Amino acid sequence: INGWLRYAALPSSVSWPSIPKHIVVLNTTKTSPVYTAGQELQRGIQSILGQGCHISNDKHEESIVVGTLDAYVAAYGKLNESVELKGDGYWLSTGSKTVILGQNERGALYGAFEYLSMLAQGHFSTVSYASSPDAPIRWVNQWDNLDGSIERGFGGASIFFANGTVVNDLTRVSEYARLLASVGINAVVVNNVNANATLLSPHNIDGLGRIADTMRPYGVQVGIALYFASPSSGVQGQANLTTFDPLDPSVVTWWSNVTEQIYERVPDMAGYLVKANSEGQPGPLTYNRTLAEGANLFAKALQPHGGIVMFRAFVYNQLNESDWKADRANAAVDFFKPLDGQFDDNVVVQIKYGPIDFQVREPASPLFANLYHTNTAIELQVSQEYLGQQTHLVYLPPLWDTILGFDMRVDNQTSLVHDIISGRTFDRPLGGYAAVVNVGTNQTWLGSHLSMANFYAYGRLAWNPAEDTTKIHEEWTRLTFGLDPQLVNTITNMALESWPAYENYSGNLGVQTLTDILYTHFGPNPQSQDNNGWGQWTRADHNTIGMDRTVSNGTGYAGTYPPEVAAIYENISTTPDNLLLWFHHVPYTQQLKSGKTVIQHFYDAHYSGAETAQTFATQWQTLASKIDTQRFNEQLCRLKYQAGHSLVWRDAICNFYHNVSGIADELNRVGNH
Ligand code: GCW
Repeated sequence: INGWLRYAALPSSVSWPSIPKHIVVLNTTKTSPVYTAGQELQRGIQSILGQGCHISNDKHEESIVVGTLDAYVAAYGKLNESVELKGDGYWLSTGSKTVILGQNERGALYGAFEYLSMLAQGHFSTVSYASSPDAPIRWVNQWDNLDGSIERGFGGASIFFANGTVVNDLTRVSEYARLLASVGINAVVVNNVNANATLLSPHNIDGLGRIADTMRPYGVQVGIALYFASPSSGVQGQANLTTFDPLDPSVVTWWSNVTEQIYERVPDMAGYLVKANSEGQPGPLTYNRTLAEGANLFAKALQPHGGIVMFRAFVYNQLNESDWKADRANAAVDFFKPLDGQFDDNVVVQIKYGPIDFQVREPASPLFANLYHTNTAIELQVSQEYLGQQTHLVYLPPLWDTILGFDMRVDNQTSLVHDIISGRTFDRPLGGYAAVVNVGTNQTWLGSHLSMANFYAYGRLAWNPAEDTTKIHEEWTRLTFGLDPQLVNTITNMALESWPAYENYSGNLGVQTLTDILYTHFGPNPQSQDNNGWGQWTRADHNTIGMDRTVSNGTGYAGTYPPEVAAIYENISTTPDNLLLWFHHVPYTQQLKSGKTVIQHFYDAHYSGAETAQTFATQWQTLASKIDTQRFNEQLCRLKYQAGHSLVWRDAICNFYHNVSGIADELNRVGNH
C-alpha cells in the first residue's frame, strides 16, 4: 500500500553520519503541506534509520528546518546562497544543519520527500541544490465512475466513489495523495472523462469537498471532469434547462453558478477536464459552436477563481475505410489547428501523445507543432490499456521518451515536445502533463507491483523530462524492493527489455498494437483493426499492408508536421523502420533498412519478443531470497501469465499474416508443416 514510500530500514551494511534529531517546522497549521512535511520527515527517519526526531519550533544548531523560503528568511534571515525557485520548486541543503525550503508550501513537502528518498537509498553525501519542475501542470486523471467502477482500470474499484456518491472512508484517498505528492504531482481529476452530470448535485459537491480536504495536506488539488450537457440533464438540486448551448446566456449562468458552488466548498479547486464531441459525448458542435467556444464557456466560469480548463484534443469521427484518404490520425489537427489563438488564457489543450490512441508505437502527435498561441499539455497513460492491462510487464517511460524528446523542427528550429508543453517554445504561460493512472482499491494500487514503476516515473518525468529513465527505474526499485545491486539490476533489466518485447510480440513497424480494438483492448485480434469505422486501420490485404499517410498519394497526414519532419516521413527511404507501416502502404516483401522483408521481420520479431518474455519469470525467480514472499509470488504469477500470453500473441499474429500473405517463414516456424 505504501508503494515506493515503504521507508524500509537500511541494512546493517550501510553506515551513515549523524542526522539532526530536531525538526523545525515553519508552519504548524495542520492542513499545511509544510506540517505534513514535518510529520513525514519524522516518520521516515524513524523508519529508515531507527532514529526518533523531535518536532518543535525552537531554533537548534543541529536541526532539519522545513518551510517556505519566505518563512525561512523571516525567521533566520537571508540564506548564504542565492536561491532561484520556480513555482513548486524547492531548495535542499543537507548536513548537520539541513534546510528544506519550498517556493511555496507544497514545494517544501516535495523537498522533504526528496531528502527521505536519498536516505532510503543510502545516499548520505552532503548536497546543496535547487530543483524546480519543468512545467506547472503535473496532473493525473482517474477514469472513475460514480458507481465505483473504473473505465480501463485494472487495480480494483474506485477509491473515490461508490453507489453514485463519494465514499465515506477516505483513508485510501489520503494514501494516494501521499504517493502523488512524493513525485511532485499537484492535482488529480477524480472522475471519468466520460462524465456524469450527477457529480454536480450539492450532495456530491460536498463529497468533492471532503476529497479535497483529504488531499490538501499533501498539496494535491482536486479537479473534475464535466459532462457537457449537464445543464439539461436534470441534476438534482440544480436548475434544469432545455439547452446546453455554450453561447446561451442561461447556460453561461448555469455554469458560473455551479462553479461558484464548487469553489465555495473547494476554494482551491484545480479546474475542469472536458471531453466533448468525442465518442458519443455531447459538446459545442451539437449547437454548431466551435470547440473553442465550448472550452471558453468553462474558462470564463473558472477565471475569477483561478481555475483552468483542460480541454481534450481527442476528438474524432467514425470514418469509412473505402475512402483511401480518410484518416483518424488527422482529426486532432483538423479540429484544433484552425482554432489556434481562440482559446482563453486559462485553457490548456490536452493532447494524447500520439494521434490515434495510446498505441505501443506512434509518432508524436503533430498537434503539438500546430498550436502557437494555445497552451498545451501531453496526455500519457499509466494504466496499460492497450499494453497488457498490468498482466504484462511493460515499463513505459522509454516509449514516453520517444515522444517527449522528439524534435518537431518548428520553423526549422529545435523544438522538443517537452519544451513545447512546458510553454518554452511558444512562450506560453501554462502547460504540462496529464496521465491516466486509474489506481483502485487493490493493495498494489495498479493490480501489479512492477507497474507502479510507470506511475513513479511519470511523476519524475513531469518534473524533469530530461531525467534518465533507467536511473529512475533503479531509484524506484531501491525504494520499492531494496538496495541489493543484483536486485536493482535484475528488475531494471527486465523493465528495460519489456517495452521492446511487447512491441515485438504485439504490433511491429508502426502497424500499432494489434489488440482487439472493438471491446476489450486486450489480447491479439489483428482482424479487428479493419472493416470498421474506428479508423485504427492496417489496410492489410493479400499483398500489401500499412496506411499510406503521405501527401503525394495518401491521407496527407505526413504533411501536418513541420517541413523537415514531414520530408522524413513522406519518403520510405527516410522513414524509420519502426514507423514504416504507420506512414506507408507497402508489399510484405518490402525491404527494411535492416535488410529483412516486412513479413520476415514480423515473424522474427514475434519470436524474439516472446522469447524475451519467457525470461522475465526466470529472471524474477533469481530474486526469490531477496523479496518478501507475498510480493514475490504475486508478481511471479503475472510474469508466468505474460510468458504464456506472449506465445499466444506470437502465434496469433504470425499465423494471421502468414494466412493473409501466403508467404512462408524463412525459418519455417509459422504455419502447418
Ligand atoms: O482509449 C479510449 C478508451 C476509452 C476512453 C477514450 C478516451 C475514457 O478505450 O475507454 O474513454 O479512449 O480517452 O476518451
